[in-house]
Amino acid sequence: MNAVHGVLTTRRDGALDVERIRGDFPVLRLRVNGKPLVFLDNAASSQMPQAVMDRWLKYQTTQHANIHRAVHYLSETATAEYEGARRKLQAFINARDEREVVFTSGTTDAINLVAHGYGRKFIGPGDEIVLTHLEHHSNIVPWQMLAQEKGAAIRVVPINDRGEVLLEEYRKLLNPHTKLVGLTHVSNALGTVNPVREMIAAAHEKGVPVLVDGAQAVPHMKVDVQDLDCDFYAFSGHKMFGPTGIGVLYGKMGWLEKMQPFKGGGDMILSVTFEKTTYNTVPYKFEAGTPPIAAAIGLGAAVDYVNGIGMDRIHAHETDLLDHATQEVNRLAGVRIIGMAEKKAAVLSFVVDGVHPHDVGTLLNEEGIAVRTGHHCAQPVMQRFGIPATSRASFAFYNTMAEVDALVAGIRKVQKLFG
Ligand code: 7TS
Repeated sequence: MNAVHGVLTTRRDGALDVERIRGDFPVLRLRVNGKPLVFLDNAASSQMPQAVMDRWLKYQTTQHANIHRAVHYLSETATAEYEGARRKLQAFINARDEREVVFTSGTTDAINLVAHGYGRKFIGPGDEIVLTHLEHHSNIVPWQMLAQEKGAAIRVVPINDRGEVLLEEYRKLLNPHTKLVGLTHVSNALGTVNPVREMIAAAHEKGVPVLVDGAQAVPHMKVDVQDLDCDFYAFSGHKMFGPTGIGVLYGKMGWLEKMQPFKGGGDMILSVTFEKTTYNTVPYKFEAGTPPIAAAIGLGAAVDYVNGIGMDRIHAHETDLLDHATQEVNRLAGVRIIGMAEKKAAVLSFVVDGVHPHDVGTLLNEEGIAVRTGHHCAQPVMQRFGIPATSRASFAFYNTMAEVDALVAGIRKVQKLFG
């Protein structure tokens, strides 16, 4: 494949058997409006393979009880499975210690945990939080709420017309008042892959911790938190072929130990009197109440599934898909791709001249094609490009070249209908 983006150097060491893989995903056999479903909304939520659902059901039928509480067989089994899932996630992101993996309900919950646990303790009046212009609302709003409460300020790293952060501007924003950098690994609206390793190193030179929003990275590329050296890394299960209601906050042990709990309740304590509570150790200090046990175990199964395919092969296949989609959509007169970063992952955002993205989405749906239309919970990105919304196709390893062709044919049909 020719290089259209900078990510295209990876070569396949054996082609992905996409048809076989698709057999693992029952939903992909669906017909929508009389056409085979073409599911290109994976950035919003990906589909689950049968193995994840089977694992979830096995837990529900033969292993369910509350965890960390009782000595009976089911409780001990459930605890072992839940903690086993934590170790799978630890290996998946190469965390040094399993205790650095905190189960949350998703990326949003994980970021809010850092905003409360770290932010409310360590950020004060006059302090600054640096975010990029590419952030999803969930990595903006919690920081704004904190900044308002504490009298701190948000500083924004600008992006260029291709949708890439301006590194020199970023470096200039780091100063002795900076208390946190929050940046997305991959932009959900444009697909830009940020140079996170370099940005983390620059922040660390100034002693500033970094939170990476990895929601759109973990389904598409190998993530190694020790190699990145990030202080926090957040992601969601439902975007990486696992269930909804579960996600992960990775945090360096040193920070997690210093942070205050986010939610209070059962399981996060060592002792309670009406005068005083002492908190449990990391990670339990951050997992108050009964967690989504089945979802955590399901996410562990999703890790197994993805590992079974191999992240290198996933990356190579998705690169081919994005490459092909970019070339074909670029060929369509009157269609503009938004976001042409050198390094991109799995996302193609576009606008069709004279057609509102909502109409594009509605007409594509008539062809059985699922894309997301709107601002993608990244309104500042839309503002930067002076548009209210885009249509967005986002790919997963189970998508095919034929599906990309169906998308392109669908866009042609939309253009024809609108004259
Ligand atoms: N961060 C990024 C980069 C995201 O893409 C999303 C969800 C979130 C955080 C929030 O994840 P949650 O699981 O806590 O909701 N992004 C999208 C999207 O692109 N379309 O729908 C949801």
